[in-house]
This record gives sequence, structure tokens and C-alpha cells, in this order.
Amino acid sequence: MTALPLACTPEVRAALDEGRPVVALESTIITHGMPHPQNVGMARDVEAAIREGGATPATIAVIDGTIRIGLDDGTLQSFATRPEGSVMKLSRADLAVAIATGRTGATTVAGTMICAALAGIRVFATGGIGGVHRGVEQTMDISADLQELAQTAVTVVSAGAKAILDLPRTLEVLETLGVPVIAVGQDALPAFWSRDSGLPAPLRMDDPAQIAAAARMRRALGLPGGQLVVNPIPADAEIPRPEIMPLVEQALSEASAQGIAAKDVTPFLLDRIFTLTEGRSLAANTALVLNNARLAARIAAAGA
Ligand code: PSU
Ligand code: MN
Repeated sequence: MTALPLACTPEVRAALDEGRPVVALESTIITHGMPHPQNVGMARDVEAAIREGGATPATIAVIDGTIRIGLDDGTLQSFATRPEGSVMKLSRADLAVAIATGRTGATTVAGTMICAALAGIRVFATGGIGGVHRGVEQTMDISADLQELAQTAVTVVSAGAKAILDLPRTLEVLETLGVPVIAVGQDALPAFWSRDSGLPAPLRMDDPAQIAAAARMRRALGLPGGQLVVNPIPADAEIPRPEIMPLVEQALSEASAQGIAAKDVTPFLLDRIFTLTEGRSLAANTALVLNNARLAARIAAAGA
């Protein structure tokens, strides 16, 4: 049997061994989702928010062929400053190849869920998940994040799916796959930079302890897969839909004019929207990740 190259930091190892709450964090948002140096600042602030919430943060990445659960300061800094293109974007399809060949890569939501579950971590905070892309009729572009939620038992705390996606179809696919989509504090599905997508969320739970109880009940029922928690961005940081949508449309038409495809779509759109909003999308993205980290710490502390 092939040994599993997985290494936890001493801090994460101790928390897991003692049964204390741990919250996983992804690394694609650091390398492919935000510019430097804001990405490093965000990663550190999010870890601090999880500690304040009484849980241990575990940022996950693959470094030189080893799954790293928890990144110390120096490792995070060097990881976040690697030249563009030298860090792979690792989803379910890429993980084994990257590890077997000693590569370095950032884990997406799907990749992070797989690694978190292997380490025994049940709660994960991120910004936005991937989903069904607009124009799916032509491109067939559906993020592997959706399939992962259907099969890997991790509660993922997000601010919904980005408005660059086809949100009604994303919800339909999640329903087909049997993934609970749980809004917190409101009935509407949030849309990442905006609090309200204009669509109702399928489920709502306002109490982190109830969300943890639902995760335990899934296991008791023998249901595979996780839960998707959709937590609206704080009101003071949101970019309302009427403001962001024209910029999203512009970024989407640029992407199609330039023939951007596959893994490059999401990073391209995020970068264009950052420029088009003059940085406001980045401030919003940072605020919503912090907000999700705080909620994830409470769900983990409640024993998800
Ligand atoms: N949300 C963000 N920034 C990101 C991503 C999501 O705010 O960088 C990343 C996540 O890692 C997610 C990935 O899993 O984008 C989705 O990529 P794709 O659409 O290629 O599956
Ligand atoms: Mn895709």
C-alpha cells in the first residue's frame, strides 16, 4: 500500500489528537484568487479570526509532493510569493498526480475537502465555491467542487457562489447531488459580493450548534457528502448586485473574447473584477472570508 504523504503542523496535530475544534482553509484563494501582498495578509487574518473563535486553523496546500495540514508563517509567506504559474491549482483530478510527482500546488475547495477529510477535519471556511458556469450549454464548465460536496463529509462555510456563475443551475445541481445548501441569518441565497442573489436558499439555520448537529445526523444516517453553508457578506462590505453585475458581464465577455477556458476561467474573472471595481472586490472578498472563518470556528466548536 502506498504511504500517504500527509504532514500536520504540531499545533494542528495536537488539536486533532485532543479532539479540539479545527477549521480547514484552502490555498487556491491565496495563489489564484487574490494579488500579493493582500493574499498573505488575508491568510493571516483569517487564521487569527479562527483562533479568536476558539478553534485551530489549518491552511492546506501540497508542497513538494506532501499534503501540508497547517502552514507556518515562513511556509505561507514563501508559498504565497512563488512566481505565477509555478503553483498548480489542485482539484480532485490533479491531486494524486501532483503528489506522486513531487509538485507544489494550491488546493481548491474540492482539493481542500479531500485533504481535510483525510486529516480528520470536518469544517472548512472559504470565500465562494465553484459552480455551474454561465454558458454551460457550450462549455460544460461545472466546478468539481459540486461533486466533492456530494461525496466528502466536510461542512463548507462560504458566502455562496460568485455572481460570475449561473446561480439557479448551481442550486439545481446541488439539489440533484443531495447537498444541503443552508443559509444563515436570512432566507435568500447570498451571492458572494452581494448579500442577496434574488433566489431563495433551500434551507436555513441560524444557530451554529444546529449546523453541527445536522452534520452529525448526516453521519448517523450513513449519508456521504458534506453540507454547504452560505453566509452573507457583512452589510458594510457588500457590493450590491446592481453595481457588481455590469462589471461581471464585462469580465465574462472579455473571458469569452480571449478564449479563456477550464481552470483559468475563475482566476481570470476574479482578477478582472478586481481591476474593474478598483480593488473594492478584494476588500469585499477579504471581509466575507473573515466572516466565514468566525462562523466556521463556532460550528467546529459545536462539534460538527
Ligand atoms: N472563491 C474565491 N476565490 C477563489 C476561489 C473561490 O473567492 O480563488 C477558488 C476556490 O478554490 C474554488 C475554485 O474551489 O476557485 C473554483 O475553481 P473552478 O471554477 O475552476 O472549479
Ligand atoms: Mn471549471
